Amino acid sequence: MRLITSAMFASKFRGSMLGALAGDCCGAPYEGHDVCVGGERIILKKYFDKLEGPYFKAPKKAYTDDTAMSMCLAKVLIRHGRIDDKELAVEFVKEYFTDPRRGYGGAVIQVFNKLRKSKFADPLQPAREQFNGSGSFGNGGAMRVAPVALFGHKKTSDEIIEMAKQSALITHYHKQGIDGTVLQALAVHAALLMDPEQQLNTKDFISNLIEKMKAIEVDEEGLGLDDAQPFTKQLEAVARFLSMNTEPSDDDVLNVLGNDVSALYSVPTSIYCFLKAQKTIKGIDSDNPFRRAVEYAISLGGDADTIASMAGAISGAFYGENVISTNLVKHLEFHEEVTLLANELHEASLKTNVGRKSAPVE
Ligand code: F2R
Ligand code: MG
Ligand code: MG
Repeated sequence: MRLITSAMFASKFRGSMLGALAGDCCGAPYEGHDVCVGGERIILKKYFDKLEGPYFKAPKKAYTDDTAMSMCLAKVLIRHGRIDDKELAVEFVKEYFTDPRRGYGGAVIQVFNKLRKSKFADPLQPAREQFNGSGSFGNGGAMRVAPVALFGHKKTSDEIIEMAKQSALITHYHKQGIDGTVLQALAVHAALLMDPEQQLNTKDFISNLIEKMKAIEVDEEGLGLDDAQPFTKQLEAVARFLSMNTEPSDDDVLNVLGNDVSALYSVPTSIYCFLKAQKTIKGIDSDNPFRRAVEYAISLGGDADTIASMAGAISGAFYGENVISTNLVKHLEFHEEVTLLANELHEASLKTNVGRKSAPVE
């Protein structure tokens, strides 16, 4: 069994964080669009061909709240070696009020305002008050969680689950908002520990996530939700789609997996994009699996920046930074800062894991 070296992990950290940035920046202009069909897919392909082609000087593609909040998490982990509720709340609020025009979720802004007004007295209270006490089920916790999974690369799944939950709770109190965050963290964590030179077994990857979510959703009954194990059910649909002999239609994918701002109808979709991109995809003409994942995610429309960002984070964690075109990276706003933070996060993660052995490649 091959061990993943520290240098490989460092490349995977950069791959995941730049992958998330690429999905966010490239997907943002498509957020809220309908699924791309026919000619629109060709336009999307030309968009990527141009960005990946010989470098040309152009305004950088702007990042959105997905990247802004993800970088807040990375900074807190680097500074404190753990998630500190108050520090994370302060970081989010500082970031939002410094640069509010990054396309934040409609309701999460209320959390930032209340946190500031209360001087962070109870950093979790404003999130608990969202939507008349039910909390937000948006994908905001999931879209920013990759640094938690990276930082915890030598930790167990149970430790990742706890850290991911804690990272979500500052803004997302609804069980689905939290579980979606946990699922995305587990997907990034699993991809990180795998050897990209070995063919990924997509069936095993999804089965492992299904088993983990089944255990997490076991207490769901009694919460008044329509379905007791909603994420498990969505992941089982991902497994079904992947096992089909012919690709499911976009309509089938959207009707079942979804493409909206809720965690339930976006996180399993992003995992599907990553796994589906292990093979060629009809209408996506690229031999690069990272580009296939991100381009396919954007082609589905809806919450395109976030689904592409989450798919990019998983794909980059699996392959490492070399899978992402360097020309594309140069077009992304903030790419130098993100690279620096990925390196610092990697160094910080080694300090908190002193004495633990390297993870075996699965
Ligand atoms: N906000 C956006 N995109 C909208 C337009 C952006 C535009 N391009 C621009 O530049 O202005 N994108 C970002 O929001 C998503 C993440 O949202 P987050 O952080 O989860 O926020 P929030 O507000 O908590 O939830 C989002 C919406 O979900 C609905 N919702 C959530 N919980 C609900 C509940 N319990 N009951 C009913 N509705 C609930 C609400 O509509 C919330 O506003 C990402 O896509 C990111 O890119
Ligand atoms: Mg966004
Ligand atoms: Mg979005």
